[in-house]
Amino acid sequence: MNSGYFTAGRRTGASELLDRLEHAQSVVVFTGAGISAESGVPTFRDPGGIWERFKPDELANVRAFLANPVLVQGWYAHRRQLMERVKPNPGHVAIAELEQLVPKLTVVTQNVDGLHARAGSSDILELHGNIHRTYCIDCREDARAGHDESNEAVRCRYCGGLVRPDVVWFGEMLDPDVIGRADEASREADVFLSVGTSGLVYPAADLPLVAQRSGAYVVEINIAPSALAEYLDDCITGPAGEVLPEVVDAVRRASRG
Ligand code: BJW
Repeated sequence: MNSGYFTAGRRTGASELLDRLEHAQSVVVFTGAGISAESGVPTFRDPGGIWERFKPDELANVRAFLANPVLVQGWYAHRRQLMERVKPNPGHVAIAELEQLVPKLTVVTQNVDGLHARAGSSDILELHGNIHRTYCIDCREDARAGHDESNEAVRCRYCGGLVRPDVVWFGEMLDPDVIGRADEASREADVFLSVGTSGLVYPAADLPLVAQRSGAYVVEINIAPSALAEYLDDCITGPAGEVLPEVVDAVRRASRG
């Protein structure tokens, strides 16, 4: 059923986006925690989000990890278990379907949950890593020893070093190859969709504006305007799991003539 988020209100915006998508050679879909909210993964900064209950200073940086590895490993083990239980939602699926309708589509995600791959997207750049991977801070091996119930930190089975999630914490560099490819895809994009992100965390938050300066048509899809909204070409206000299937249905109908 079509709930009309895409076509309601800014009708010129809807037909402009449709026209741009029909003629696009290269599309980037840039996602944040909001795309996975309808799967049941909590966002960070919304009411009830992760940072309301946990302080980033205490959990999402290397100092916190070294000071209390059991606490941080336990928090990530808990979130990993949640993310293993949830499923991609219609928003993730619509992005994977859009990949079949345009010549090139790159998903640039800030999320660590792996849901885009599970939905079937093939070209995915994970800017902030992936919670399902771990590595040893000393020998860099993927050396998870398993999570036991004792109150001991999880250590590398090869060298005994502390095992951490393969995610990017505050103050850490993003993988230069991944952010480099995201920057390149953003510069090449004809259409750039910024979906479910507050646009507050850098350098990821630069990408929509990099794309726009390079000529892309940049549209936000969010339940509420983000920090970036006023600078973008258009904003569609609604849940990603409903807006994206509407957009993709419209592109599919248009491509059939
Ligand atoms: C929906 C919805 C629905 C809800 N449908 N929408 C320049 C200026 C200022 C600061 C900096 C700067 N450059 C670097 C910094 C420092 C820092 C930073 O950006 N700080 C800001 C917070 C001020 N950045 C860094 O430290 C980065 N590293 C770096 O820059 O290295 C170079 C350097 C090193 C040393 C010194 C200086 C520079 C690394 C950032 C790493 C971010 N890591 C996290 C945790 C990942 C691991 C984990 O999951 O535990 O990544 S933090 C967290 O925020 C996570 C997210 O990927 C990221 C972005 O959040 P996101 O996705 O936008 O989520 P929310 O919750 O904020 O928003 C959800 C949105 O969805 C909302 O808008 C809702 O409305 C919407 N929504 N339901 C549609 N159904």
